[in-house]
Amino acid sequence: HNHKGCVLWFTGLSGSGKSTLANALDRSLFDAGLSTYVLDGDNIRHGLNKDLGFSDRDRQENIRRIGEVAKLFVDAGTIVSTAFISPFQSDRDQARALLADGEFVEVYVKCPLEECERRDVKGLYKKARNGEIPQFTGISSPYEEPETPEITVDTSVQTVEESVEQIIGWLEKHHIL
Ligand code: GGZ
Repeated sequence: HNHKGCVLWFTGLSGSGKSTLANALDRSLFDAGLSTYVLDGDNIRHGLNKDLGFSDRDRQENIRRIGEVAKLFVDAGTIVSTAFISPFQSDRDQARALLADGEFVEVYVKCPLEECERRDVKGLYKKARNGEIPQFTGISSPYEEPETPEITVDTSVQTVEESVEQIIGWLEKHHIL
């Protein structure tokens, strides 16, 4: 059957597991023969958006550009997974507004700050606490929890596989897959 493109917009704190989940989901959709792509810091913040930092204004512009790029992928019929903190509801809503109804799926990657900080995969929370990184999300810069996300996964209690299954189940139920 036909597959239309859509955006799976992962949002959550640093260390919540956005990239891990987006990549695991992408792998399983790709293995099923679908046209898929992941947008994350590696291919966006180091390229298109390398002029941007982490002020509120720069994060807003980061998300605005990512929304526009995601739309291009959807137009091309791709299932694109985006993995950015995207801390502001208004910016996520703006990205959603670029797409048709049903084409934007907000996935809240929920994980308590204390758990993200305990993981501290890259040592960034420690640096943020020491004042070495200003405006760090959750410490010295806000994160607005999604008001009405299509999907919420909690990575402090679910495995990667469980979260991926949950997302795929949702996509099937809503006839996206
Ligand atoms: C938050 C920061 C910061 C500050 C650098 N605040 O865990 P990571 O390393 O790999 O993910 C974080 C990433 C966040 O970039 P995003 O483009 O997703 O952010 S946003 O959507 O808010 O624009 C972290 C690293 O960049 N990082 N400085 N001050 N995260």
